[in-house]
Amino acid sequence: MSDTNVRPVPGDFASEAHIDNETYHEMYRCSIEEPEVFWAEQAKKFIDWESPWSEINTFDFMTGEASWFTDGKLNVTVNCIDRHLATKGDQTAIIWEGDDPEESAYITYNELSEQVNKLANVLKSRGVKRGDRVCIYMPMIQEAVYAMLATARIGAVHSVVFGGFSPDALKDRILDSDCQVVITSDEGLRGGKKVPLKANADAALRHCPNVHTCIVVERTRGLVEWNEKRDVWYHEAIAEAKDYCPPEHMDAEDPLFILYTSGSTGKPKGVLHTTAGYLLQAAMTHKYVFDYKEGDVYWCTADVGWVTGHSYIVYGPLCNGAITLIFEGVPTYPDASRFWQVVEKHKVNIFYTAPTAIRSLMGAGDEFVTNTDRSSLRLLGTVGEPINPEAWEWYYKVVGEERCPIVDTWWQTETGAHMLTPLPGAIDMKPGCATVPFFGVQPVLLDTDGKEIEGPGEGNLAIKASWPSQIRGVYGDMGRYQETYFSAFKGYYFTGDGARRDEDGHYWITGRVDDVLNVSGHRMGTAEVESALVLHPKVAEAAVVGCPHDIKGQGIYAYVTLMSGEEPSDELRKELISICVKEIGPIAKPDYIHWAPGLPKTRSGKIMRRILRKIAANELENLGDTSTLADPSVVDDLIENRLIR
Ligand code: 6R9
Repeated sequence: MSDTNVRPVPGDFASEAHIDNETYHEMYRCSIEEPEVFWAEQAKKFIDWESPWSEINTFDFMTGEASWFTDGKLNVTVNCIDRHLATKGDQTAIIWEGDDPEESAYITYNELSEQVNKLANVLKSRGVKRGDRVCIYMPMIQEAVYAMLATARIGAVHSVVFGGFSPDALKDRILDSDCQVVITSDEGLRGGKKVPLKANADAALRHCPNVHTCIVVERTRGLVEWNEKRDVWYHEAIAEAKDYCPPEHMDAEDPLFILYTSGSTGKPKGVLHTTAGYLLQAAMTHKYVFDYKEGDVYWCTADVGWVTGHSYIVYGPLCNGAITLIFEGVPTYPDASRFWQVVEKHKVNIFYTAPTAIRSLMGAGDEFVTNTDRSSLRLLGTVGEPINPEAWEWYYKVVGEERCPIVDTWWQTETGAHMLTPLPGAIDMKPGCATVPFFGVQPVLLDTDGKEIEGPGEGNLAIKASWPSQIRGVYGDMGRYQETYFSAFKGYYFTGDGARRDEDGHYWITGRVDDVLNVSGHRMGTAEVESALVLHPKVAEAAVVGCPHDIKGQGIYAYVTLMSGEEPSDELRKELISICVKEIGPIAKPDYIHWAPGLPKTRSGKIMRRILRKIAANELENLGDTSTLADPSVVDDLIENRLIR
C-alpha cells in the first residue's frame, strides 16, 4: 500500500516555516519521552501564569481522569486580551465581515478589552458567579466572542449553542447544564435571510424557569417580544457598565466551557473542557499547524457554535495576539464567489474551512474563484470530515494556485484541538490524509479485541495517553463519560473513528465506526433523528443511517415503518421532515425517507444497521450474513424499493 501521491511542501514555504521536518521529529520525540521538559517549556512560552503549576500532568485512562498543570493559576482572558494591550492595543483583533458584503468592522484589542470587561461587569451585576453556566445563542457577530470571553473573565462557564438549533434543542441544552443566563440577539442574518433567535430563545425559555436574565444584542432591529423582568438590551446594559472587571484567578483545571455534541446514543452530551491545557493546545496548534506569523490575517469559516469556532476563531488566535476574521454569512451569498471576495478584501493569509464548503463551491465553477485575487493566501486548512482527493486537488490548484500547503486537521469536540495533521513546513502532504500526530499525541490502531496493530494496517483509532486539551468529563454525568470514551477499549481514549496507517506511518481517517453521522461536517447521532421521527403518532419505528452525498459528504437516510393502517403520503413526508427541524434544527432534515413495511432485525430484536447502511448506499453485492435475521424477506423488499440507485 504505497502512497505515490505525495505532495512535497511547496519550496518557499518550507524554508520560512516555524517547524521543519527535523524539528518536528525532535519536538515530537521530546513531547513523548520527556513530557515534563517539553510541556513546561511550551506552557511558559504560550501562556502567562499568575502562579505556576506543581505538577505537569497526571492521568488514568482506566477512568478518563486527567489533570494538566495542576495548581497553576491563570485567566484565559488575560492571555487573550490584557497581555496584548501594551504592544497591540491598537492592532485589529477581530475583523467582522457581515452577511451583506457592504458591511464590515475592525475591532482593536483595546476595543475588545473594553467590551469584554463591560459585559463581564454586566454579567456580575446580574448575579453570575464563578462556576455558573451561561448559555450563548448568537449569530456570527463580534458580540458572540465578547460573550464567551466575558463569561471566562469572571470564571463562569459558557455553553454556546449553534444558532441553527431549534428552540427544543436549545431548551434541552439550557436545562441539562442549568444555565441561568442566556445571551442572544434579536435576529441573525445569513444569506440575506433572517433567523429569529430571540423568538427561538423565548420559546425555549418558556420551559426554563431558572433563567432569570436574557441579554439581547440588537442586530437587525427586528421586532421582538419583551419580558421586562427577564430581558435586557445588551447596548443599554453595556452603556452603564464600568470598563474594567478584575479577572477571576482560575485554577488550571477549572471548567472553561461546555459544548454539546452528538454521540451514538441518547441526547447530546455536554463535553467539558478546562482552562490551561485547553488554552495551551489551542494556541500551540494555531501557531504551528497554521504556521501563524505576527500580522497574518487569519480566517476560520466555522461558526462559534462548534468546537472549531471555539478553538480556532476565539481562543487559539486571540491567545496568540492574532487578527481573527469572523464571517456572518454563507459561502454562496450573494454568489459562490463570496469566500474569495472576502479573502481579497481583507488580504487573508491563512484560510481554514470544511470539505463540504469546498465541494459545494467546486460545483459552482472555477470562474467564481479565478475572478478574485487570492495572492495574499499562504496556507489552507480543512477540518470536519475526510476530504476526498478531487476536492483536495481543486482546493490546492484552483484556490491555492499550488502555492499554499493544505493542512488536513483531524480532531474532535472532545479533543479540544488538532490531534493529527501535517505541520506545513515539516510533513509532505497526501491528499485526504491527516498524516502525523501533533506533539504529545499518541495515536494507536486497535483491532476488535483491543489489541494494538503494529505497522501498516487498519483499525479503531484510539489515543494512548492524555493530551492537554483532552475532554475532562460529560457535564453532570461522569458515568456516561467513562462509558462513552474509556470503556470500549480498556486503558485507551476511543475516538469513534476508524483509520488506516500507511507504510510511512501516516494516518488516513476512514470515518466513524459508531452510529454518528457527519452531515456537512456536523455531527449528529442517528438516535437523535430516530427519536424525532418516532414522535409522529403515525410512525411505529424508524432507523436512520448515513448515505453517500456529493456535497454534504453524508446524507440522512431514514427508514420509516408506519403504524398499521397508516399510508405513506407526500404530506406525511413533509410532516416528518418538519418534526426533525423542530426537534433538532434544519441540519437534521432527512434527505431520503424510505417507507419500510418492516426493518431487518435479529431474532433478539436488534436492527441490523449494517444492512440498512448498505442498501442506502446501493452497495448490494456484499450484504454479509443475513442468516440471523428473524425475517430475511424484509431485506428483499427494502432493496427493491431503495431510493438511491
Ligand atoms: C473538529 C470537529 C469530529 C468528527 C471526527 C471525525 C470527523 C473531523 C476530520 C474528520 C477526517 C478530518 N473529522 N476532522 N475526519 N478528517 N480532518 O470536526 O469536531 O464536530 O466533534 O467532529 O469529525 O469523524 O470524529 P466534531
